Amino acid sequence: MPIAWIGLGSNLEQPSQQLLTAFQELAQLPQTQLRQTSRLWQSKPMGPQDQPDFINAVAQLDTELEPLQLLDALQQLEQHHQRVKLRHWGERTLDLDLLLYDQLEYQHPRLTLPHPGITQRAFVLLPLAELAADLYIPGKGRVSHLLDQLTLDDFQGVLPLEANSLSGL
Ligand code: ROI
Repeated sequence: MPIAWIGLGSNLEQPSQQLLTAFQELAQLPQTQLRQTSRLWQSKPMGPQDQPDFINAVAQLDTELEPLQLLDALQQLEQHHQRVKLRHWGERTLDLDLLLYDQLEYQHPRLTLPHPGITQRAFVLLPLAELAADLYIPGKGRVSHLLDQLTLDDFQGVLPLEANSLSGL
């Protein structure tokens, strides 16, 4: 069965809860099984800095849905969360990005695979590496290799959520 990788992000209306609910909803998609979920990661916003920090995570699905069917399903889930998107690169209740679908390279007006943002985003690569550091991103390289290419700056403010609660002790 094809394997799909989903990036989740939220920075509005109880972001952690948004992601935990989204995991359950992903598990209930037709012709689909939820295989693995990463931890929740807190990250500084990419884009305007006058918005709350994000919570990010990655999920692995086995799915018989085709890429565009899966995209439709993800967009429906975003709507369920009454997705608010206030401005370009701004705050939002839930983003579900189709990062990768098997080893498919695909160009369509609605969908580019692999997701073009994967390579420079620590808030995608770190949760992805937790699940599959050896995963090969077509045309780009292994997740572990892509992480090696990032600078220290790229990692700043990206932390697993559990570690954060310790910092307050
Ligand atoms: N920044 C972070 N840290 N995490 C995201 O998921 C995210 N998503 C976005 C923008 C607004 C670009 N910035 C983000 O869509």
